[in-house]
Amino acid sequence: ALASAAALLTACSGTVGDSGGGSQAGSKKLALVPGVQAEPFYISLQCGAEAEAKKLGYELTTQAPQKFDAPLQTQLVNALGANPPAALLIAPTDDTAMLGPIQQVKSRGAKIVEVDTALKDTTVAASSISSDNAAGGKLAAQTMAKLANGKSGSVLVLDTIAGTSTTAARAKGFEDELKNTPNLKSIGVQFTQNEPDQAASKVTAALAATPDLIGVFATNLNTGEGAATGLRNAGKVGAVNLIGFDASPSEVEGLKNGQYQALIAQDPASIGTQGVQQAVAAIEGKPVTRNLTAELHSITKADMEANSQYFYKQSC
Ligand code: T6T
Repeated sequence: ALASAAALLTACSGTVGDSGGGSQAGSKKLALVPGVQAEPFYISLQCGAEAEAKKLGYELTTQAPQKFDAPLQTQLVNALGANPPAALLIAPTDDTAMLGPIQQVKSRGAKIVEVDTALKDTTVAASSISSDNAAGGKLAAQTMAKLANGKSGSVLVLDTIAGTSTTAARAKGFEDELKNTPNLKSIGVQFTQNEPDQAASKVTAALAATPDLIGVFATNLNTGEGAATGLRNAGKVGAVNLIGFDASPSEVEGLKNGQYQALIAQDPASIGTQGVQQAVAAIEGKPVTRNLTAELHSITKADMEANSQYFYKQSC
């Protein structure tokens, strides 16, 4: 059985004094802007957020961009500015480009809570809730070492889009930890633009250029799905170990049928639940915790039944 990394981290706490007008006093409106629409990670996050908002007597509306894309997400955030919610829960699609639009909503009186991804500028959000993504990357590297079982070879890391705080931390956590396994050598991090097709072709190219390729670490759902396609097309399923991040229905199916050797599952519903709790605390002038994390679990085929509660949902 593989280790499961669980961490609940409290960096600092204190009430947050945002300034600015626009959001109406006593407003019970929360807005959630995920990274992308119709995607099991963010759907599960939204389910957790909706349930908690209902429990606390708040109204949560969700609007997600069609793609994980900063200009598309900016349009949605800008549209909130005219009638700002009491709090905006957001997964910034770019750690820098989303700063201006988010700051704009904050200046109109909305409390800002980051869910999943975060801005580089840590002064904007009242609270940030995410997985411990660096720890997730480390866990993936330890799992990769276990799977290699002493065999030597090269490993490819697939990231999504530059500026995505979560996947960048996973890739770095993985690469840092892999240095402790001398028989495994990283051939570097490649970006896929969060497109499965690009992930598939990066794997195809890596297999051609690196005959001793022994493993692929895919830092999220889309890169994992594309990497699985790349390995399948080359007849390398099982011969090259694939570790994915997330636990979408198609990734779980892939784990079951041997296309993935392990998945690092997040707990998106808990990120949504905690996000709403922090947003409401900020609105009501109660103590807010600046940084919170949700649990991660490394799951293999052998223990997938016991871990089925971590599989993501397609609807609430
Ligand atoms: O892995 C999640 C999320 O944590 C990441 O920030 C972006 O990709 C996902 O939504 C999965 O597609």
